[in-house]
Amino acid sequence: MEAAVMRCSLGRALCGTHREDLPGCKAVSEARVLVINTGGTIGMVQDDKGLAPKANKLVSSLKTMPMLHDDAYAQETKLCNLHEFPDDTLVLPVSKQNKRIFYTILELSPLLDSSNMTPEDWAKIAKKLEEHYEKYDGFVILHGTDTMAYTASALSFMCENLGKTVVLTGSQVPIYELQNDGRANLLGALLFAGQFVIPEVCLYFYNKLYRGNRVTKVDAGSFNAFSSPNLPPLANAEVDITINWETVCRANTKKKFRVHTNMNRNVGLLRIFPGITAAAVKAFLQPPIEGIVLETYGSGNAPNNREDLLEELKRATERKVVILNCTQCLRGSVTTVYATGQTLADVGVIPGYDMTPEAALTKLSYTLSKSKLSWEEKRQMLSENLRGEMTVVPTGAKISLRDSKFIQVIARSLSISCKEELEAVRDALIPLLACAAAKLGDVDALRAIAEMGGNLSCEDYDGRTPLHIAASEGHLPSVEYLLTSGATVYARDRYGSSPLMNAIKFRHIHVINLLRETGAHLSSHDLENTGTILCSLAAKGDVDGLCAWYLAGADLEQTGYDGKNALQVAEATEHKEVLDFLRQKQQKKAVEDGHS
Ligand code: ASN
Repeated sequence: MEAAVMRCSLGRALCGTHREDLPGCKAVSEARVLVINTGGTIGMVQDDKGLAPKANKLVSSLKTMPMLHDDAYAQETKLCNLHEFPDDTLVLPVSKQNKRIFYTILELSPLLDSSNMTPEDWAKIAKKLEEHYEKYDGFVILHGTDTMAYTASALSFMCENLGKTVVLTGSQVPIYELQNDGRANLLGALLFAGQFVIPEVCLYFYNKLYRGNRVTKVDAGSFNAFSSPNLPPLANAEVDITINWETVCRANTKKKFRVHTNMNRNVGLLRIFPGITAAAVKAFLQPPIEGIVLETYGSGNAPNNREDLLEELKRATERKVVILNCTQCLRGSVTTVYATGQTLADVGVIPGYDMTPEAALTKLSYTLSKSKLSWEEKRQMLSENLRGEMTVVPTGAKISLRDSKFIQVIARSLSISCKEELEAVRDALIPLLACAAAKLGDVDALRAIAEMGGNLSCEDYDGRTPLHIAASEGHLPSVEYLLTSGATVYARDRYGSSPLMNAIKFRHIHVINLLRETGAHLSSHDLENTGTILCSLAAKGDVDGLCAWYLAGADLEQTGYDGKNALQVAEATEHKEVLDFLRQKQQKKAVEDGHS
């Protein structure tokens, strides 16, 4: 991402002086950022009607701000004639990370208050990104805050296979005023766009870098204007810049970047409210509307005692109008916990999970404009997470340790960090995860845990190991995997049971054989009451139980508390199958004893 040229902090090394000749001069790398100025408060001035954008003013003003332009360096490099930058190029002082960021400002015309933005303006921005994509390392878009969340969401979908950092920012107070948030926001956005490859459409505001399609404007009067209620920030820029790399989304594709600008405008947002009339809903859903975001209550609920309303929604989905369900709550997700939520699913409404209304609307607009897709494919696309805009939770399912995908995801994500606290958390979670994976018989999950350095002989709160659990469940491949991964057959849980005893209890013959091959055996403690247990199994006609004990190494002739053995009990109770089994084993033993 960086230009290959290395220069010293004043560029003098390349103006005739060799870098090596300058003691203490650190290698500085360069990056180029394109700033697309669309308008917004950041560049507004007061006129007789109020604050409004002012063209051709930003660059000259920025040139007077030392934190945003290193004029001495610019003069020097100009003198040396080293850089052939476009007009309106400025340069930041060298960053803490030793980066020199050059940024060129491209002003769109007319500059807009973002309340005046339309999908045509989104397309204009997207086309500029495409046009300049290869010439710059990263991109900053200056934008009004009022509809910034819509533009950020729209661009996140319009930018397909994005591989570079795109950061939207703006301010609540014009950058020309003494106390303003524009300078810090622009500087932060430039530092992210110029120094890190975060291949997403992001939004930077008040020291935080957010995923663009997760934000919403929550405060009209504070510098802290945005919130990302369902996803923590991608990065924080405070004393240090910390990036949550595990949260960053990447386009998993070999395809090249391109923009899709032809958004469908026949979409809308409909917020339900108590007493909303069916007539209003019907009017809203009339052609040419092709899709709406239905903003519902709580976890996706709408009245289920309003046949008239449900009928209108059903008629619309039958006419192939797409309806996407989002919650009116700032935080949380659409689920089908309530009957009132299930009713909407029944009339063909698609769950939008935890998407913001801005993300849902622009996703709808993007998806519906994919003319090659069928209606079903569009519905499918809307249900999928395309750009990290939503957290998909399978309908009706709660995340649990019974979900093998969840276990694998947790195991992998825990392996990422090397921080001590996370290691402690990891160590605490491994027994739970490994036992849960063993319960499911999920060898891939066990492997994921082993790959992150997890000990597969770990014990849960009852001293039970994954091998105990896999043996109880009869999951032969898991038992096999655990044995070859160092799990011990001699572990005893708090009740004194070994994996072999568990396999006997649940009559998993193949597991018993495998454990025996690996050296598992019954201890004198296990054998203490075996005579009585065998008699009891014989009395119940339980051949499988007897067979399990036999294969585990028990002596079938052992007597119970009253001095009788299993065969004598079987003769008294006349269980034919048991008798056959015991007699056959008795004969076999006699033959073996005869040979020895
Ligand atoms: N009305 C302005 C805009 O959205 C608000 C701002 O940028 N703070 O363009």
